[in-house]
Amino acid sequence: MSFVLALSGGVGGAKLALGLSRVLPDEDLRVVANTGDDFEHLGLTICPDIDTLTYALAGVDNPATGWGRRDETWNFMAALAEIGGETWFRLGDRDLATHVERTRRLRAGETLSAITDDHRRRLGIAARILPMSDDPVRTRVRTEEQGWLDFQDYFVRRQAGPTVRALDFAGAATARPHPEFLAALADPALRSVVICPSNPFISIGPILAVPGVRDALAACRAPVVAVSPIIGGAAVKGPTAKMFAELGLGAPTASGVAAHYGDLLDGYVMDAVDAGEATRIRGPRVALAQTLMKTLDDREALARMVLEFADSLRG
Ligand code: FO1
Repeated sequence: MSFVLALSGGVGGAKLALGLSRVLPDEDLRVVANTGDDFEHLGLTICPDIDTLTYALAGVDNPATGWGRRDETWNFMAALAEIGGETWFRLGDRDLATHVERTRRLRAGETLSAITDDHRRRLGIAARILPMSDDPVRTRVRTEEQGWLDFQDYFVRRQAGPTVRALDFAGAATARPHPEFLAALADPALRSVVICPSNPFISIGPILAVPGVRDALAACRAPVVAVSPIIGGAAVKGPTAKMFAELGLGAPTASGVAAHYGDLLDGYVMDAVDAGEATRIRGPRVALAQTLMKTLDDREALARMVLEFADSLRG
């Protein structure tokens, strides 16, 4: 039975992952999650992109923020504040259960992927959610103002304010891609690979930095299609656009993201507002769509379009 492999970070990518999960029959979708945002906080191992994907696919995500759970309560945070604990990284009471139970199972010697798979099954999710590696990879950013910062310190505590001059994916060099990730890329049943509209630098970048991944993608017989996270020169969410300029990559454009992925892509989907950039894109076939996903219908429509476009590139 054929299946689709999606690569995703957090909020933006999770929207398309949800769309894909709803238009594909059960079990036909596997999502590889970025783990570069993971960090140890309050004695807990926190995996934001895995959790954002899991909550989105389970329909329990917080629609306002995109991260954490809906119908959340904040008693833990309030009590933590009373005793001087760190509350800059908001952990809701329901969300806290995920971090406590994951940390317990990791300390008991289970792998991140085994825990992730058990959690998604228990939440009724048919799609497999796979960490890019079971080895730790931690994104760090070198900033003009504060030097090297851990990712969540930069992204949440300092609200992505500092000027980013370089990125480092600590641990990537010795991390092993999850065996099921590599196996999927070589599996004849693989229909297509979808690189979701996540930040190419800090969400998809860590996945591509795991040794063997780029080569496996390049050798993959299935079409590899990316969806632009930039629409009309702006990021839908997060610091993608800001990082373009700060990393010396020029103006944030949909064609700039395609160039960043280089020759990995067979296809590239960008928003109709960026149609004028199509001539600047070398290599991948380009298709236009409505890539801004506000509703569930938007998510499903984009997912259908991406899959049909990828199928048209086979052979
Ligand atoms: N992002 C914020 O901007 N503020 C937060 O307090 C925050 C808490 C949080 C808790 C759990 C979780 O899974 C994600 C959380 N995020 C928060 C988002 C997170 O920093 C980002 O989703 C990713 O790391 C980047 O995609």
